Amino acid sequence: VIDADRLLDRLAARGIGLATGVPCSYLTPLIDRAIAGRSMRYVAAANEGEALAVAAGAWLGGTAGLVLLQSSGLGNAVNPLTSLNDPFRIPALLVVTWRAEPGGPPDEPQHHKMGSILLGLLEVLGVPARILPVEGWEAVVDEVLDERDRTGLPVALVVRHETFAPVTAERPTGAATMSRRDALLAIRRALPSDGLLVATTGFTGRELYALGDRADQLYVVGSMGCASSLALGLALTRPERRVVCVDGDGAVLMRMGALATIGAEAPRNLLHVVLDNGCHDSTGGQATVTGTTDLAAVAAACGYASVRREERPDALADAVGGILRGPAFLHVPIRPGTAGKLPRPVVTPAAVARRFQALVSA
Ligand SMILES: Cc1ncc(C[n+]2csc(CCOP(=O)(O)OP(=O)(O)O)c2C)c(N)n1
Repeated sequence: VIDADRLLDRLAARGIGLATGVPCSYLTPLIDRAIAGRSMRYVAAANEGEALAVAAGAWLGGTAGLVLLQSSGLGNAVNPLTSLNDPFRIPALLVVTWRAEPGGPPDEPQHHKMGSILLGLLEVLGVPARILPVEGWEAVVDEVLDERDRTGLPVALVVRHETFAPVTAERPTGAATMSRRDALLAIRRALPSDGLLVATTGFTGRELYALGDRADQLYVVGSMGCASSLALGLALTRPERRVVCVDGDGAVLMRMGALATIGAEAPRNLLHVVLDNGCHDSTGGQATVTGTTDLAAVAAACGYASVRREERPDALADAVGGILRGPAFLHVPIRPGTAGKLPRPVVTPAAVARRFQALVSA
């Protein structure tokens, strides 16, 4: 396995002064050491496209950029790669993980498509890519950076499972006491009998599933940040049903524009609950920027009809079961961590979607 500090030091020696990105559990040691800031500054981006642009700005400012992302996030990065880096001819080093590598360890369904097309997509995009080997990685890193310097364009290192040696990292512990599990239990308890629950990617959907699988629960695995928009489309189509979206702070930040759309469409039957643990808990606990962002104020400014902060499970249940005028926003500070090791749903996303649709139309 690779020592993250040694890799970062080597990149810094090749002129990289700024790292940015969105976490993937495969990259936890590398991101933790980048955050520690020994060899370069780290910017916690809201989405991978933004990260490409931050790195481009750093290059204009005189230092090369490093973008850390999951294979799923390459989807978010396609637009700046084609319409920013390409026309302006701005280089970057992408370190992209390979979830669901064909022949690799079993992975979740939301990674299968990108896992099978990752190398082909990079090729179509014209981004030269090399797999980062555990043995002899130094030479591969140098080759990729030589290519970057030759073309002046983005290049990529593809990271497989268990490439980096684990590191220990300080995690800030917030003041919140409620757990995600307690919040989900309160929401389930208070959900009206005709209510529909839409849960965001990562631990939230998995922890909800662990509490008991139900046809009125949709686990939005993948498409990080899209759960509230899906809930909007559902709420607009089914105005007679109460739709509750359970979101994460990292997911909300990734597509914060969705709040403006929800505020403008103003569905009275939509309740948007954000479980804010201040971090990307599902990928190792790296901090998000909600320490400096007041999500409740953002929702209010976007036109949500009711906005509240709830810090206790009972109050949360009252708010979910009560008659808040929608679109309503509940900001719920929670502490990081899960109740034990979470199962991954055995029911497929396609089956979940169909039984959910059948229930809604019944
Ligand atoms: C586009 C994209 N980038 C990165 C990921 C990897 N990822 C999965 S869950 C997650 C963290 C989500 O954070 P948050 O919404 O705060 O929920 P928490 O994990 O804290 O429950 C990340 C970064 C992803 N699934 N999709």
